Amino acid sequence: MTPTSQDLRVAVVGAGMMGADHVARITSTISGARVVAVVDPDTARATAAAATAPGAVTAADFEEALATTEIDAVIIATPGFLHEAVLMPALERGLAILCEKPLTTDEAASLRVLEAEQKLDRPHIQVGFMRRFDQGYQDLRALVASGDNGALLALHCAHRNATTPPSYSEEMLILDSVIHEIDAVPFIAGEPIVAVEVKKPRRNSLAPDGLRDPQFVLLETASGTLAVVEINVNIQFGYQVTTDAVFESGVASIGRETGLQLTSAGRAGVAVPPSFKERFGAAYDTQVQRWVDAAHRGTIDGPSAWDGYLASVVATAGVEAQKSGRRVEVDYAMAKPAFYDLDARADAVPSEA
Ligand code: ISE
Repeated sequence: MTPTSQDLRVAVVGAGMMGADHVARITSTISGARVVAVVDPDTARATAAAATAPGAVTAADFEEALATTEIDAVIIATPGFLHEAVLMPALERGLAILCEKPLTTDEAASLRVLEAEQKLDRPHIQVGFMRRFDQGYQDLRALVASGDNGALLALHCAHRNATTPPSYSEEMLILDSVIHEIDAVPFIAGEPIVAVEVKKPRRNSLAPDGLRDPQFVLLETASGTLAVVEINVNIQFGYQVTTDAVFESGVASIGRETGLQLTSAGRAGVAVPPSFKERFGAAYDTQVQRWVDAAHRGTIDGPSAWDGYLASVVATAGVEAQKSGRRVEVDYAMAKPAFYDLDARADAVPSEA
């Protein structure tokens, strides 16, 4: 989009797959924002991503970018365990923040972030649970809320990635991948997760050595809805995220492949997206545009750090369940502070997000 002097000046921290994608998105699709800095210790990666954003500088770390460049907002797209180190200085400066999931990789760190944010006048952090901006997820949530098919009894969730990078560990099945369902299940069901259990079927020999993949993660909600999540991250064929919802008087499905159906040479088929960038491309675009628009109004418009904290409590229980093989109850240490009661604030987050 054509840059203007009113644009939100955004630093993107982390120039891996997601960070680079956000740099290109802001530059070519989003209005009201431009990328002014790309931060990554890997200079080649930072330079390659910055090349797609005219005028953007590169920096090896966030402090350097803050010292050299005028910044209004930050997108944090580093690995999750590095988020806190960027969130804290960004909060201190009162920047608008879009933090990729997970907020942090453990509950204690998420609590520290909540504490720091509550020193400000209002929530500044939006968490990148982009599935909330996907039309299918919104439709399913509305169907559950309508009660038209009776109570929601169960969810079958499939979360399949083609392959994983060498840095991907067993804990990341929960902390980096199932974290999406950990947020999406309460979003759809309208109630919190209260217990987690993990079952490990036969290992896929195509997974990297030592990675116990796939796994089944069972998420129980407060009223007893059971979500069975197949996390399966070396399925080879492409990227697939589906949800089948079982109601008292009906079933509903979202996420099936759509688009051109080609019948040829004795086969019929439809393309499978290679990665989450394509599968959730529209959701990412909506998420980032709404975050930018909200930042101009001095607010957020999507999941808050509170949602990020809730997910990190469940994920911490999930990692324990993964290690112990036991069902682990989720113990939320605190009730929602009024600070995060966004619907009650003048700077309200629309409830569909
Ligand atoms: C990745 O970080 C994502 O967020 C993707 O949506 C997820 O499918 C993948 O498993 C994660 O590693």
